[in-house]
Amino acid sequence: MADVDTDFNLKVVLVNFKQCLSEKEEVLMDPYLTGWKGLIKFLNNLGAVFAFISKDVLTKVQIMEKFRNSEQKENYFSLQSMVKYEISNNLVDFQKRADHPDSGCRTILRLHRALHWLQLFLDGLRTSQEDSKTSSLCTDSYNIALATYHPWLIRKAVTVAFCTLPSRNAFLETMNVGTPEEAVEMLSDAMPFIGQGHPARKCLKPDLNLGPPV
Ligand code: 1PZ
Repeated sequence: MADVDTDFNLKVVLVNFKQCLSEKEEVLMDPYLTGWKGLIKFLNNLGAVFAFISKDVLTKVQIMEKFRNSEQKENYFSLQSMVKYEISNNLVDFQKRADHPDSGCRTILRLHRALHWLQLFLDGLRTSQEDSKTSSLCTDSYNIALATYHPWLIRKAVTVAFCTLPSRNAFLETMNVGTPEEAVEMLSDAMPFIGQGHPARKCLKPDLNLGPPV
């Protein structure tokens, strides 16, 4: 029987994110959250050191699922409808966390920045030499996409976690899409799509000032 926590395949996750983009170029919330749940499974497979990261992602996915199960669920059908609804009803804290500490906009913005990290990291992995260090690839992408938004303590904890990652080839194998070479091929197929259809890119800019930087 498939184990929901360990049954992970990166290809399936990428398909979920691909399904996010509707014909009208909307980013649909449900497949977006399904994609994230797949990434949580992957994080859980990486060991206890990554638990604090997967816990944070899970909390954010649960915030969004709560909106999707509320009376306002139609307004959270897509990222675009969410932004429109929350902004026009003053449901977003722009300067500091106050009346709306867990708005959909601030929550998705953080997930969106993390996807930018993932995009850079996967591309780094794909194009790197066989003997490259996974931890360096992770750190380089992290410094570009996420570090600016994290306080010192988180930055240190993340760097420590990166050091426990397996070698490049072992890491490619954990994606469960075949040999390292096959994983690289799959990533090469997926990268143009990830770059073009990066979920949320069209309605949330990574540096949008929503709430405090952390
Ligand atoms: C392959 C190795 C995976 C490493 C993941 C690299 C990303 C590092 C992210 C570090 C998150 C640290 C824990 C908590 C951070 C939160 O403070 C912030 C801001 O949220 P707030 O406090 O304002 O509510 N959370 C985030 O920035 C979201 C981070 C999500 C990271 C998801 C990683 C995706 C993993 C994919 C695996 C292939």
